[in-house]
Amino acid sequence: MTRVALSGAGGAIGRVLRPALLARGFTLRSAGGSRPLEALAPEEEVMHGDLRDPAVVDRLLSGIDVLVHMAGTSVEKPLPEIIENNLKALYEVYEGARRHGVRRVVFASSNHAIGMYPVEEKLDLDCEFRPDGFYGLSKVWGEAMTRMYWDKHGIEGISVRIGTAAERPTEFRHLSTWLGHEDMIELIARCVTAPAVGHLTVWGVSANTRSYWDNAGAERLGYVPRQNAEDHAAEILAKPNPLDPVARRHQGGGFVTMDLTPPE
Ligand code: 15L
Repeated sequence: MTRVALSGAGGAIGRVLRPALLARGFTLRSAGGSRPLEALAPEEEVMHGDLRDPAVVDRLLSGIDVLVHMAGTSVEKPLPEIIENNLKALYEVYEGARRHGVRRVVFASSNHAIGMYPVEEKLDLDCEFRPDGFYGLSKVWGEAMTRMYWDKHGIEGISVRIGTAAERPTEFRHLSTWLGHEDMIELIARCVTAPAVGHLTVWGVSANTRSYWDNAGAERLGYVPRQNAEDHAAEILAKPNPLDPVARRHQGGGFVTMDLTPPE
């Protein structure tokens, strides 16, 4: 049985994954950040702590085969916070993965690593990075880490470039970026169980008619999305688009117009 650790277990995605992965028969060690978690089943072990601390990482990864790393700052923030939570913590996690012989890391990357592309462009998996802020930049760092630790240390790495993970799409941009919960659970489960993937990047997106992203090249994962934001199009198109004109033109949406550089 594959022993799976889930970081960021108390976050928006972690909260959906925990019961779903347990229901699929995985044994989980779930880690929250500052707040304790309560185990949902006998097959779940829970813990919490700051992943910048190697001792916390040791507790998370001892005896683990696959880490699903969902922890970190998940929105645009000033650079110092991003450096601590997304760069430094990921480094500690990867060094812990080396210490404990973790076989694979599934890394929660984001569409904000490519958010500056115009919405008219359909992107392949090997497109150039075009981050739309410090958060997007941290995902470039994370994707490069999955590459480096595979090439140099043989830890398998899957970067999941997540679009908009949500129960249902609620605005115009989501018609392209939505990752429905059922698809997300299926995708992450595949990331855990797929045999010998080596290094791989995959778009975390549903089968949206208007998707910005093409998953050709990630077939070996066996992920076949079944949800399509277009099923909600009538409802969405009846409402105003909340994005301003610049945000509307870019795949990263509202992140594109945020500027958290401190004033001089
Ligand atoms: C993300 O990466 C964020 O974590 C989430 O809050 C959303 O903004 C999502 O991307 C998105 O682009 O919709």
